[in-house]
Amino acid sequence: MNAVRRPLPRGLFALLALLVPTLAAALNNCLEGDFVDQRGLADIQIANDDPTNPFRYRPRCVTVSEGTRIMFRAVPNFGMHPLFGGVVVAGQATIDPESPIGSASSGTTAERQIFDSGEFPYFCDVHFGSGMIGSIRVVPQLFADGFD
Ligand SMILES: [Cu+2]
Repeated sequence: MNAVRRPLPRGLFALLALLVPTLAAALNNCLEGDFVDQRGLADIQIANDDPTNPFRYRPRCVTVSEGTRIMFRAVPNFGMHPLFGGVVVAGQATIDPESPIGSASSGTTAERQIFDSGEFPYFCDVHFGSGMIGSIRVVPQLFADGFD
């Protein structure tokens, strides 16, 4: 007879089942409390304009309403900081060809409008390893203004 193998404790699976969706939900290091609430605005801007850290998008994680015009602004330009829609997981960047953010590799501004709710991560293809990553959460326009 072979030695009896000890099964993994059940509790471990339960813990993993809890953790996996939680980790998967935090796209590009945007945790729940990181999202800047910019719902209800017609226009917003995301720029790497922090003089103390040129690899930081501001706001890095943002919540907007469907249809908001999102102006990405690259300093000095997208040639230096090529923008792509997609995720960075464990230091590996993956472009999402379906992302409405698409890509920008020249010029200084790129305007996008996202009409469907969801979360849309993005990154700089040169500096994602230095934390040049972020995510946009798009929510329905309902009640964006009126109730408060
Ligand atoms: Cu960059």
